[in-house]
Amino acid sequence: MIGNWFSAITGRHSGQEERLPPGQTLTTRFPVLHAGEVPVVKIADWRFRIWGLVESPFEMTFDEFRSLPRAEITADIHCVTGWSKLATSWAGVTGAELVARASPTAEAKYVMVHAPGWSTNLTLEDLARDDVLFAWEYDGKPLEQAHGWPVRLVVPHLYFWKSAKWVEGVEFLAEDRPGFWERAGYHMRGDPWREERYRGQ
Ligand SMILES: Nc1nc2c(c(=O)[nH]1)N[C@H]1C(S)=C(S)[C@@H](COP(=O)(O)O)O[C@H]1N2
Ligand SMILES: [Mo]
Repeated sequence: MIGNWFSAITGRHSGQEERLPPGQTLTTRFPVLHAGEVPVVKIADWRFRIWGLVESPFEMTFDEFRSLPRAEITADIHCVTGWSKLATSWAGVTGAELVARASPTAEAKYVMVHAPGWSTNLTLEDLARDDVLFAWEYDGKPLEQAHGWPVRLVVPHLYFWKSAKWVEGVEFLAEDRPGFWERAGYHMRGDPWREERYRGQ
């Protein structure tokens, strides 16, 4: 209703344009994008690991991971290739909760998120948020393998390449280091509202 009222006075439609960062186009599909093959994950062998500059390094099985406090988010996602998808819903454990459990040391300012043959870097601040999720459900169902099962990161406020699929662990660091796409020239942070697509911008 607010959308109708808004479009009546502005001539725009349901506020969607306001939710679309510059240079992005809406999609209702859910494209699958990644480098390399979908990894084959044996859930009995899968572990989630926290290491680096933390007081409490740990590793967890999938059952242990799923027993962490469950949170849900609904968020718009923006891929650097140009598609955006509105109101995607996810369930998992928040970045804030996970960082609190890891208890980073005073020197820790960045993280590297690790997946098989792939990684991406984030500031600790961008990870430790209540709207960032290590998700095991999408749209009320277990994640599909191609979308990152068993656990993927969802960082809605940055371009979707930061949302690592098949996450195996998080390494806490004092200095920022480029991950897989960042080494290939993508931006170190990737804010879609500032169009931080490539490095050296
Ligand atoms: N492990 C891993 N995670 C990844 C990638 C990847 O290549 N490997 N690609 C990223 C990119 S570029 C995007 S746009 C999203 C795509 O997620 P989707 O396939 O669920 O749409 O995953 C991100 N996470
Ligand atoms: Mo992407």
